[in-house]
Order: sequence, then C-alpha cells, then structure tokens
Amino acid sequence: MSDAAAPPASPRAIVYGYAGSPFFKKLQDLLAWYRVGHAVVQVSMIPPRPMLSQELGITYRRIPVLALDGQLYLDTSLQVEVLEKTFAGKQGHGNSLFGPDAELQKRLVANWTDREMFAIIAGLIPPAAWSKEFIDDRKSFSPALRLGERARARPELNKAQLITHLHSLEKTLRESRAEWLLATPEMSYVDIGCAFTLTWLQLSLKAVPDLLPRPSKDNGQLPNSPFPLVLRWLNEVRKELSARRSALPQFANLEGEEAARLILQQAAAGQSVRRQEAAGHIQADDPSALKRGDLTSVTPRDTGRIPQTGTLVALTPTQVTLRVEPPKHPGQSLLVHLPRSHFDVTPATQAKL
Ligand SMILES: N[C@@H](CCC(=O)N[C@@H](CS)C(=O)NCC(=O)O)C(=O)O
Repeated sequence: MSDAAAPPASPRAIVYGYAGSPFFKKLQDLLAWYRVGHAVVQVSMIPPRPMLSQELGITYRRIPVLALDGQLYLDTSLQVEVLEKTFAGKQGHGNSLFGPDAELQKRLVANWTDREMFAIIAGLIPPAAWSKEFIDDRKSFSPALRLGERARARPELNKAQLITHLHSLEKTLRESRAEWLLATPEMSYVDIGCAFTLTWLQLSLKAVPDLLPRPSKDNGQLPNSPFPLVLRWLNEVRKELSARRSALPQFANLEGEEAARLILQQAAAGQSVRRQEAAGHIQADDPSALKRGDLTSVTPRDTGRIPQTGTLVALTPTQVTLRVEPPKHPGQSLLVHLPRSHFDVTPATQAKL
C-alpha cells in the first residue's frame, strides 16, 4: 500500500455538494471506501448554482456531482460504478464493494434505500426544521415528497413505514449473525447504501430517538433501542468509513471558478473530449433512435426532473454520455455521463414540451 506517498498537488476527484445533503454524504462514503482523496466545492442548498450551471454547463439540478479526471458523473448509482472501475483493488485504494451480485446490489440500493427509504425518512423531517423558501423549492423538486406537509399531517404513518424497514434489517443481521448485511467479508455497497439514509436520520435529523438513538460521542456503550443489531451495524459502518476518511490525503475546498479551471485542464490533459467522442458507442437499435451529435436531454424520472442537455456522444443500454459547453468557457467542452436507469433520454426539443 502506498498510503504514505505524498498526495498529488491537485485532486483527481472534485465533488459538488452541501453538508446537509445525504446523497453528498453517500458519495463521500464511497470515496472514503475506495480511499480517493478529493476536493469539495460547496454549493448552496437552493439553486441557482453557477459553479455548476455556468462554469461546467450542468443543467441537471441534483447533488452530488462528481468530477473525476476531467469528466463529470451524475447520480450516485453511476458514480459508484466509475469509482469501482477506476480504483477497486488498485494499489493504495479500497477493495471492490461488489461481489458476484453487483447488478442486484445496485438495483437493491437504487430502489430500496435511495428511493423508498429516503422518501420515508424525508417525510419524517419536522416542518419547523426548514424555511418556507426551502419547503417551496423542494415542493417543485419533488411534489411526491410533500416535504413538511406529510410530517405535519400524519407523522406516525411514516414512522410505521420506517419500522418495517428496520425490522427487515434487524432480522437480516440476526439470522446471518454476520457483521455486514450480505454476510460479506468486508462491507458491500448494500451496507453503504442502507447506512447513509439511516445515519442521516439518526445523527442529523434525530427525528426518532426512540428507534435510533444517537450513540454517545466516545461510542462506548450503545444506547438501548428496539433494533440493537441495526444500531451496532450502523456504528461499525461509520467507524470503518471514518477511519478511512481520516487517512485520506487532504485537499482544501475549491471555489467554483478554480474547480472548473482544474477540471477543464484535466479534460485537456487526459483523453481529449474529441478523441473520446470518436470512440463513443451508439447502440444502433436503441429505442430512442438518437444519433451521434443529436442535441439530447437526459431527465430524471423521479425527483428534480430538470434535464441535462448536451450533444450525444455515447449511448448504451445502461449509460449515456453528452458533450456540454460551459457558458463561462466558450469553445471548451466536457463529457457528462449519466445512467439510463431512472432517466429518460430524448431529443432535446421534445423534452421541453
Ligand atoms: N438519485 C440521486 C438522488 C440525489 C438527490 O436527491 N439529491 C438531493 C440532495 S440529498 C438533491 O439534489 N436535492 C435537491 C437539491 O439539492 O437541489 C443520486 O443518487 O444522486
């Protein structure tokens, strides 16, 4: 392991997010797992975010955004894939987070914890915790979440739903008697995927202290809970990730302009956008019928349905790549990668209808 090696002058990974964002924490957990030093660009909790829209040409509104070696990756489900491909098992980095069940693990996390559990937990946020401006913004982000309203109306309904998930986790841990959810020798993506939403609930929202009490600072004796194995497992996940996090090379936070300069430099130094574009693969019989060079929109199907637009470079059954030109840097371009699962890929004009 080359942990002691001097860190490079500039980070290969730059992450955009804000401290209260659980998905930003999820990406930071993944970076800790794979032992990837990174710089952070802090963004506001409510758009506009010119460091993304103006500096990078990111029209998609969700957080986090990952820049790696001068290319941009949207959605944590794709971010984990590129981190796995780039770093897993490499000298000085973490092992693979996936065994032979990689596809099932990704589907489980995307559908169960990222979406179902996340929505239940968001529904437990006490309305008084947010400003009116924030609640109004998030109503348009996700009308289905009905942030604030639902908690005010029937908080017990969300709590009852949450209990069903905690029961499943407790039972899984009890039956396997293993340390990690899938009884793997080290933690897996499912551990990180389940733990980040519950950690948000337990340590930040503190909305159900009777179910998930906060452990004491020294982590000595865990408090009583109807879900003792879940509590212990959550603690172990956090302990392992925070040990890895504190061993990472440290990079100072970046301002948006500085980060964009670095990302554009890395894009130019690595495989140029044009060369990658030439190699971009477009599936011939793709149902979208899109062709290379078409102006394309990629829009989330669930929350924050604001499209990322750009010129189509690559399209496979699982991924789409666009070339975008940042408004602040005319004449330069960046590659932006998105997953296809939970996203619609359409001609740009059609998405505006
Ligand atoms: N499926 C997305 C979910 C990301 C997401 O919902 N992020 C929240 C923050 S935790 C967000 O962008 N909220 C609206 C905003 O910050 O503008 C992912 O895995 O990246």
